[in-house]
Amino acid sequence: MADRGKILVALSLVLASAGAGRTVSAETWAIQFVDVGSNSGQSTSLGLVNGYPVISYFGSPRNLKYAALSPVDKKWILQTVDAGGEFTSLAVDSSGIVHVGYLNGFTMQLKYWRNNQGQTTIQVIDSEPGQGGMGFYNSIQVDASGTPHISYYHTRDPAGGITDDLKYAVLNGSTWSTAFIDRFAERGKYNSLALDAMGNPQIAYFDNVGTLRLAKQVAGIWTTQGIDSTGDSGRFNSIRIDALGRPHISYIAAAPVVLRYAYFDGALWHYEDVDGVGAVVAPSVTSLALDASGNAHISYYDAASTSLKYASRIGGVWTVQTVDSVGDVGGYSSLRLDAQARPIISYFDATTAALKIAYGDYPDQDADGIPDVFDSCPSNPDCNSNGIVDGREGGVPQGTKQGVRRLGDESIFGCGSLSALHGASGPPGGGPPPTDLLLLLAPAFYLMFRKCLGRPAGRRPC
Ligand SMILES: [Ca+2]
Ligand SMILES: [Ca+2]
Ligand SMILES: [Ca+2]
Repeated sequence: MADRGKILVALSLVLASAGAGRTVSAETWAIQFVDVGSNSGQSTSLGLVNGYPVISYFGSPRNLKYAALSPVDKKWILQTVDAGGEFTSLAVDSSGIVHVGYLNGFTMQLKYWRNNQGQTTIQVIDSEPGQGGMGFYNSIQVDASGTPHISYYHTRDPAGGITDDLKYAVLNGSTWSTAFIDRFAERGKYNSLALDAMGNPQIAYFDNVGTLRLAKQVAGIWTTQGIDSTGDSGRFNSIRIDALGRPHISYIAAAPVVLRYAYFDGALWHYEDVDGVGAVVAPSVTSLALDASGNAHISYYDAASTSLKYASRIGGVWTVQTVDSVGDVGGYSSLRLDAQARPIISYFDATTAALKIAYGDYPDQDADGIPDVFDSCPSNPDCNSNGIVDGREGGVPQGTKQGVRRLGDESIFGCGSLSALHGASGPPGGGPPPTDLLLLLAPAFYLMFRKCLGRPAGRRPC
């Protein structure tokens, strides 16, 4: 008995130290396929709505697509939003409204999609017909009042000369105000925007001479400065501002090819090379997040090992992890930290041409890639008994029988969550058909009588 007691004490110590390690950086990853079989994910942007991930992304055939993990049935709902979407960025405001910027590569317009619990609108932010393109490498953020701000690259080719500039737009009421921020030629490709606590924007951007630059607006006045011109710097940048209003930026330097991190301490800029990444290629997107302590976390693509990597800087020390290395994975990644500072990353799987998501330190007891908290069958890896691990099956396109329009398949009496009912009938947010009788039993439950039972076969479902 005495020996057994010692073993238990020893085991407890090991578990305690392992637990302490997890608070520093993620150690385990649950990896789920979101959109499979549609060649989607070249450009992704991730957000969280009440802790549930949502992703805007580019998907074949040349569409802006949107995936949202439904809190109701824990299925990924996939939808096509608009044509184009070659470059997309997404931000979620404090009300849970989703704001998406994207390039429509057909019309070369920068556009904006707003999704408020299924009530959606699309606007053109900027357009210059016949001249060029708007929105390469756009980056959107929302301030505390719910106003979206976006940076983007403007290209044109007027009368034989090429002018490429950095632009910025902000929504004023119902119309967008646009402005040139840096009109020096060929500045602005690769750009990212962050807002400080006052809503002042700062934009990191690439200067084609191999320099990372920063533009900032204070009291309505824009100023710009060079930040790093060492080693052909500044591609695929991602910026965040900490609680003290100081910028932190991740980016790729090309000579040699490294992931670099720069931050301003209030007096000086500091630069740290984090990891070699092999080569600069189209998927080499970096994505930076800061935790509540101001520690930097970066997701990125390692072209040498064709893998998704994640680096965390705690107490000035970097920890680098390989998140996914099955095939050629990890391009176009987008990183967010959840309320517990756990990392979630969306990215492209080039080998299977799929959109994937990785959750750091989310328990996944059945190891199907779906974290317990998002798994409707947390102890069964093949809940639908089709021989395929559930986490590899991907989401459900909106409009199919398994998708959000499933009400048509229900029996005469239904019972469930009212929010599910409202999310279940098309158009999104439209609620139940008016012919049905709905009895509200409690705020979250209903009993429904389907009046249209017995319609002839082949008729439109209720
Ligand atoms: Ca699971
Ligand atoms: Ca499961
Ligand atoms: Ca299955």
